[in-house]
Amino acid sequence: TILVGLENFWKKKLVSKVLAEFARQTWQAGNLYGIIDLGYVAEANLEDKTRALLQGGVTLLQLRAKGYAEAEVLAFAKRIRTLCQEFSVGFIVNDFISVAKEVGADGVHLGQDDGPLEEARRRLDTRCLVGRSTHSHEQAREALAEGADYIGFGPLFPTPTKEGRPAIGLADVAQVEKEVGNRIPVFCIGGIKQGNLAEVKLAGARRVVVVSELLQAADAALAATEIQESLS
Ligand code: TZP
Ligand code: MG
Repeated sequence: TILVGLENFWKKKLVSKVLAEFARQTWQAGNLYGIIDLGYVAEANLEDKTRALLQGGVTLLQLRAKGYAEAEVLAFAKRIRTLCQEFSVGFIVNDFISVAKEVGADGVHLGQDDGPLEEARRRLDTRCLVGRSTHSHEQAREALAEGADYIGFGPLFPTPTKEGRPAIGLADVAQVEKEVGNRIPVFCIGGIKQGNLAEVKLAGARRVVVVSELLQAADAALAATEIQESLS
């Protein structure tokens, strides 16, 4: 019986590993990354907005709560985590590796000044995604070399969501998609709306992050579905 127990143990471990890898590939293949940004979402509406984005068909969902203390971000993360699981959508925590670890998130997102990706890799489960924000072609290349699972690339257009960060325009999108995007997903970000999506796609983008347009829409689920469909 000890041997049978041991065999079952390894079988279960193998099955969960295969499932985790499958989930990871599904999330990486997705094309619309939504962000629950506390700059736009009132704390009381956290669950409702999250559900709307999930119902609308976002393929990854990030919690971004700038200016909040770690304990507060942890509390928000706990409220969102299970909803994402219900929809089998990858849940990513912005900035806080410790929060991602504690809630069992599917990954963490780090900016240029948030330290080496290797640290996140070391502290989180192997199934976790580690994403990086990039603002130039060079940073995109570096993030790939550093082992990012995906990158954000932008802001393409000026955006109030990330004030003070200059827009980089559309000129480098095609090249970054080719050089980096054929290896890991590149999510274009920054000022992307239904109104400029055609232009963004024409520039070569395959995947996008949309924040304010979704969170300020009268019907966030519908807006997400429309963007998702026009990307597919
Ligand atoms: N990083 C680069 S631009 C940006 C972030 C987090 C904000 C994008 O938000 P929006 O509202 O979709 O322009
Ligand atoms: Mg950051």
